[in-house]
Amino acid sequence: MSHFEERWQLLQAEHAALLQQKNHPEKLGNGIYTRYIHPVLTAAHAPLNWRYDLNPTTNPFLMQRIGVNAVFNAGAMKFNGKYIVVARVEGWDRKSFFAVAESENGVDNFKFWNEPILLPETNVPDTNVYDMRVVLHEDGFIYGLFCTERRDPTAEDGDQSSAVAQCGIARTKDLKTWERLPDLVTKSAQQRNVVLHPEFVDGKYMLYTRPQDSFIEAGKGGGIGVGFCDNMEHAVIEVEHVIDHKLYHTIAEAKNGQGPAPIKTPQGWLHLAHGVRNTAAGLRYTLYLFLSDLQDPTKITHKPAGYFIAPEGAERIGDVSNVVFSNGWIADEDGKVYIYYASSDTRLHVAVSSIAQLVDYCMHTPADGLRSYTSVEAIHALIESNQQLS
Ligand code: M1P
Repeated sequence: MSHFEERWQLLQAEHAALLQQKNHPEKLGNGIYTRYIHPVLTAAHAPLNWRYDLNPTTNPFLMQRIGVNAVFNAGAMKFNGKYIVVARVEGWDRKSFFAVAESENGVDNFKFWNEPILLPETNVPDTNVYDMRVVLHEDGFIYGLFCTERRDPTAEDGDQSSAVAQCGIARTKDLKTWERLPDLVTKSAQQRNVVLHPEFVDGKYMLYTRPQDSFIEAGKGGGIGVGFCDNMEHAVIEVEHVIDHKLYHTIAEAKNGQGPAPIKTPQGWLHLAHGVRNTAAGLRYTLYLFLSDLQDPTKITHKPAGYFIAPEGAERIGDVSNVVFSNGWIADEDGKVYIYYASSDTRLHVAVSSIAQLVDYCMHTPADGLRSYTSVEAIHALIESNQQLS
């Protein structure tokens, strides 16, 4: 057997074993959700024919010609009975793009569709696109809202890192053919983590925003904002109003952002978001949950203290360490919720819970009293009510 042939056999066997690997839930967990042991998608899941020239004449060493660096931050939805993620795939060249992967059960055997999405550009081409939130809106379209990043046109010649982030918008009916719409217009210098609410509110499209002063720092901006627009073909938000502020000495003191579109429950809209705080080791990203009012989703009704998911064990290490980030979850008809979260901008995981558990968590976890004293008071109250049981 030639070197090429031998290597090809081995590559195929290794890739097939990875895609067929069964996933297992952790043993005990925290009762709020159950993490699964293996990541559901990694760079190694990318199809071999995206990366290798398979012609022995032009690639006698069977080298990778195009490299995938990471697969992470994925939008998610149920589509044609399958669990679908629209993952952020990042190449060795640092460019991100979107690719759809599907699974029969939501926890393992995710397989990419044949080709990544060739997303149409606007008149001002995107340099980089990432973090798509997919949502089936009641207008009948599946919208993908994502971050489009371009070099800051005002940057000095020597400054090759200043960027402008804005919200790109595309829509589809089949997740294959995407219509690119003009980018969202707001008054904010930078926008990331923009998410479309799945229903009309007072006849308008409602969007969650994250006004920000500069590319990395929220500055005077920040917080999860909301804004309304009349249509998505030329989406313009005149007024943004922050409903969930960044707050001193919390998990979201530096910045925060809406995760996926919220899930409708009888007790209110269930939201998943990320909060960022600064540490001596750099930014730390964790996830948190809150509930907003069913009739008025701009009103937060319950918000537990602290984080819901924080990076654990191997999740803590990757290209951007100490990060968990989520822009996709799926609520199944039976009430199960699949939370797709990425760790350290490197790989994608799943944790499984239910609407009942997540709503219970939101409604009965003490809120943040914002002081050590109030945190201890909450523990005292719990001890006291437990003592009354004996
Ligand atoms: O590197 C961590 C995350 O940083 C950004 O999130 P935010 O907009 O809150 O700063 C995004 O680039 C995100 O993709 C990334 O995971």
